[in-house]
Amino acid sequence: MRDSKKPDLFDIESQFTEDERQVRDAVARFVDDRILPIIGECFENESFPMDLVPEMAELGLFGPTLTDYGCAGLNNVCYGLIMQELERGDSGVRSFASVQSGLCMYPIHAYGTDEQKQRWLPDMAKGKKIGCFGLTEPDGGSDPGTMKTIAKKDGGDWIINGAKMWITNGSISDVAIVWAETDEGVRGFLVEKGMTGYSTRDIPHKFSLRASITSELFFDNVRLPDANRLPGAKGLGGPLGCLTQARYGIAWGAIGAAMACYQEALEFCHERVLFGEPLVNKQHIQIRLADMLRRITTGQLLALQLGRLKDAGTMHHSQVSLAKWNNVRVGMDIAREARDILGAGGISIECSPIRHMLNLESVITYEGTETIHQLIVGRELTGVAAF
Ligand code: TGC
Ligand code: FAD
Repeated sequence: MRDSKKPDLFDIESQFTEDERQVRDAVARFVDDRILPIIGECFENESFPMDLVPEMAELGLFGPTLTDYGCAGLNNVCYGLIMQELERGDSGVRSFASVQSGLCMYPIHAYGTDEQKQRWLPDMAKGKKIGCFGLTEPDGGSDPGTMKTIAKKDGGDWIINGAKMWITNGSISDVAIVWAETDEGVRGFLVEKGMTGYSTRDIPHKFSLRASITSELFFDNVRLPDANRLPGAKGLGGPLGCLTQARYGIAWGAIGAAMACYQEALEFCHERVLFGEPLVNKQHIQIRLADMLRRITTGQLLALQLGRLKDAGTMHHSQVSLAKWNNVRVGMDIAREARDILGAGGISIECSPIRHMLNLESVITYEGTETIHQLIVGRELTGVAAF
């Protein structure tokens, strides 16, 4: 018999392979046992649960689709299910894993030298080294082509000056993938913790993604050897190629947040008795729950088809934009709806929808705002860039 509490009216379960289900269920257990009991407190205290990083590494959550260097070489649907389950826990936890995997390990794997790969990837897969991705600058993140951070050639070295803002994991990172303008166009550099002239400062007082560290990065004449440049990344396509990986994961992750909110609202409606009967008996409540499930189901199917296209090697980045736009919007709307259904209790950190709702305010902004993704799809349809 179908479990009515599981948001799977279309038997999407049957579309996953046994391996995909096993990966998802292992991460689900980790989230239920280790994340959910502590995440409200982390959110309240503005702290990321660093002590769980070794367990995340043990589960293979860092760089899971990469091959060699201690990575599992899983398919992209497995990766999506990992992101879905992590974000069912909290967007901050998913952020940690997606920055480490899609924005740091991926560019080293795709654009780096053998030495760079050997030096960083095995330790990053084990969670012993943490990475961050510095693209956004204080003067505007949507248009990275106008970045002001500059790298100048000085003999065999590079000198970097500038600043990056809103950088996930910035201050706790051993290595920052930093994108800078050079005389030859945009290039990527590995800036290491402790390098002279490199400093970070955390951004406090966030009302969103509180269980995640967000920092500014400063570069004051940071001198790097050419060995710290990613040779395979040339032009803006370098960082944008990384964003495709992380945006793909977010398309799945936001559905995880939506599922958590839907499930909490459904349980509440079974238990809450008003006007002499449980809330589930009310037509208006059923319509709201049905509408949540409609949106979750379409988001799941979109993410799954995107994953199958990515695994087939035919996915286009405009498809990722459509899925990120749709699924984060679905997550936000459902979180808000669930928060309202929970009544006054729904404003408490004891309930997850308000935490997801606040987190998704970051998720809809980072990795390309909703408007940017709408315009990417618009460009694909019309051939006209209207940014
Ligand atoms: P445009 O002319 O479109 O592209 C320049 C070159 O890049 C190629 N390209 C892509 N390649 C791979 N994947 C993509 N998604 C790509 N999009 C474009 C393109 O083919 C071109 O290549 P080439 O060889 O012809 O030079 O560039 P544009 O300057 O017109 O910009 C277009 C626009 C607005 C879409 C782009 O700038 C953009 O996506 N802006 C949004 C920036 C953004 O998303 N920033 C995110 C920062 S990282 C972050 O938020 C991490 S959050 C982490 C967490 O905690 O989870
Ligand atoms: P802006 O680019 O200034 O945009 C402001 C508004 O203008 C938005 O509503 C936008 O949609 C709108 N807009 C933009 N262009 C147009 C247009 N052409 N037409 C109409 N409207 C438009 N960045 C990183 O590099 N690395 C990270 O690890 C990282 N982590 C982050 C973590 C958090 C918690 C947050 C909140 C952000 C993070 N970011 C990171 C930054 C994020 O990518 C940027 O915030 C995002 O790209 C938007 O840039 P912005 O905030 O400067 O807004």
